Amino acid sequence: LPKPFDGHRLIDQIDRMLEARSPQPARVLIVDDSETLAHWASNVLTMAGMRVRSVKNPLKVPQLIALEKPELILLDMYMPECTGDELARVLRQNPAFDGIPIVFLSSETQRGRQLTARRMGGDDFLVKNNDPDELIDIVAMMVDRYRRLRELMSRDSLTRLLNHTHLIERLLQEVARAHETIHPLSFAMIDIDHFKSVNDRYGHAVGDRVIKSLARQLRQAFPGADLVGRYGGEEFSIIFPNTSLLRAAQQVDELRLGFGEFRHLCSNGEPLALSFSAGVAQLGNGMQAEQLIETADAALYQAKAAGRNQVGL
Ligand code: GH3
Ligand code: MG
Ligand code: MG
Ligand code: MG
Repeated sequence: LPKPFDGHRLIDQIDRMLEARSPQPARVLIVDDSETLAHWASNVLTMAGMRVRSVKNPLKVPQLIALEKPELILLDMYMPECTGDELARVLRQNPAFDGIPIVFLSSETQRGRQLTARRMGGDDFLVKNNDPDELIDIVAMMVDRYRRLRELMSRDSLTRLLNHTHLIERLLQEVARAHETIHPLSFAMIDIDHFKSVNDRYGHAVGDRVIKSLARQLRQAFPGADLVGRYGGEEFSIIFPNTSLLRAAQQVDELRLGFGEFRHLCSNGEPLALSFSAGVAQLGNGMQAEQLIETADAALYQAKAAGRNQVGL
């Protein structure tokens, strides 16, 4: 007998395939006063498909981290401006740099000095030996671990979207940037209509499926940029950098139409049609992130009050 068609399983399979897409190249920052050595390490890692940036002066590192967002720092021990362990200690004291793997690459073979460097915040200590494979292995492994950790910390486990904390963090960044650049910034709050009755009628598992499927549609509409988050329960948010209120509302309305056309698979096999309401707001002069959220929330409330399945401004 042929197996019955299992829609949920197929959807999960597709999700897994999409998540396994080829990863971004690792971003590595090399800090070394010796041009020859920096060049060697840079070549090795670049050939291994990584994106490498080198700097001679360790004092430029904090600024470069903010700019390039490296996923690993390869750090020399002895440089004229300051030593590698001094720099590591400074980086570890600043929460903004928290958790970036620091790997020392030095000719220092004295065990005591190596231990000090690790105590100051180094995650590993490689002795310069011109072995490209060792360097590639360690760097790739540490970047991978760092990515997993960040993923775990910043994402909501059900939807893989940004979690509340990281959504707000991202919004704060974008608000600051918008005020600096005088570009418009819009923000949307989305809330599924009568979601409680989905849970009540079909069970929590189907409710979870609906949340996941809306998350999937949001991710597809805004790939890569990490601007979509799960605000809470069945509520989602989208950050729209460089987008006016009307354009953002238009995009949310397209999502609303798409979501409304979707037929969710239910426990009883019947297709279920749902809708969401949304509120969109644009950042005003001198407005803070908190007010932007409040304004979008008020617009969402209006959309609900006006009958749901619509986008409020
Ligand atoms: P409204 O149209 O006014 O938004 O009605 P609603 O029923 O969607 O609103 P309400 O906020 O009262 O209900 C939200 C429900 O979402 C309540 C809660 O049980 C459910 N919920 C929150 N998080 C989850 C989740 O992760 N999974 C499931 N299945 N349900 C959740
Ligand atoms: Mg040196
Ligand atoms: Mg709600
Ligand atoms: Mg709701």
